[in-house]
Amino acid sequence: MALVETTADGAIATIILDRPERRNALSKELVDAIVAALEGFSEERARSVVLRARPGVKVWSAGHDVGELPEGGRDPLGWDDPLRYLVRAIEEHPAPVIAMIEGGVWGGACEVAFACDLIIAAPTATFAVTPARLGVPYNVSGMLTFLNACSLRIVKEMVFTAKPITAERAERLGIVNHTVPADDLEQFTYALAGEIAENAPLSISVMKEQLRMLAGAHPMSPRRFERVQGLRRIVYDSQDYAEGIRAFREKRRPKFSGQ
Ligand code: YXS
Repeated sequence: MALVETTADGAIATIILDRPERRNALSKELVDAIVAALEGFSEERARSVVLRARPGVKVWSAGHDVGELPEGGRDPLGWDDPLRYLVRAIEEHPAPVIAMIEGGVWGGACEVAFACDLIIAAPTATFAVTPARLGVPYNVSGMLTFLNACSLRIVKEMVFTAKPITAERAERLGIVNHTVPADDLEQFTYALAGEIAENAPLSISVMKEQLRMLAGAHPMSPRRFERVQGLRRIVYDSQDYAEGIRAFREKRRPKFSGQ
């Protein structure tokens, strides 16, 4: 069964996440399908792309597919991890990618949504950044995605508590561009996508790339980078990381020891 449905209406493209049995958890297969769709729309010179789930979903995406996370001994979010190249594919796509969101957004799916250029949310949308719930050491560029979406204090609250925040609060914080009633979500989102599609695509794609480079312009010395990698290894080699993954698989609350 296809994991995404794609449609194009003139210069506006749509990618619909369609893995309901796993709440659109971002498996490698699903990520490959999204990235392939983005590449196709880039060749077709789409001028805006809407990334969405099926209408009325309770969960937009449950985040990284936990079943594909290693149980330790290997960086779970390395350069080649599917989640990482999905975020890069969105950031490097020449046209604006608009996340149209109903329902819960969990874990790495928050980074996917935040990596999109705009977020239009229904009141049912919530955002929960959950590495601490599983004992996962989120990666540096992922942390920067969050820092580019909201203030340091809000990122700390989201990553330390792993609790969902509402669409209304996310809009107040500037994470969400617009929160609109669910009945108006499609019409509002595609009207915005249409306005973008009527503007000059070269100008927009160059401004998007400039903003990506500026937003990522945080020099880190090799010494600091290696220190971060060493710190993250402590986490993904920890008993707590293995416990977090096991507890998820056994559908029970994890018991973290700090080891
Ligand atoms: O029991 P079955 O076999 O039907 O499968 C269940 C769930 O196990 C499965 N599922 C997932 N499978 C892999 N990876 C996932 N992230 C995932 N989430 C769910 O889908 C089937 C239906 O799930 P169920 O029964 O729980 O659905 P629900 O509607 O009652 O609840 C929906 C959620 C999203 C509230 C619930 O599934 C949930 O809390 N999922 C985990 C959300 C989460 O913690 N995501 C973070 C994943 S790790 C990640 O993104 C990063 C690495 S990090 O941790 O660093 O952020």
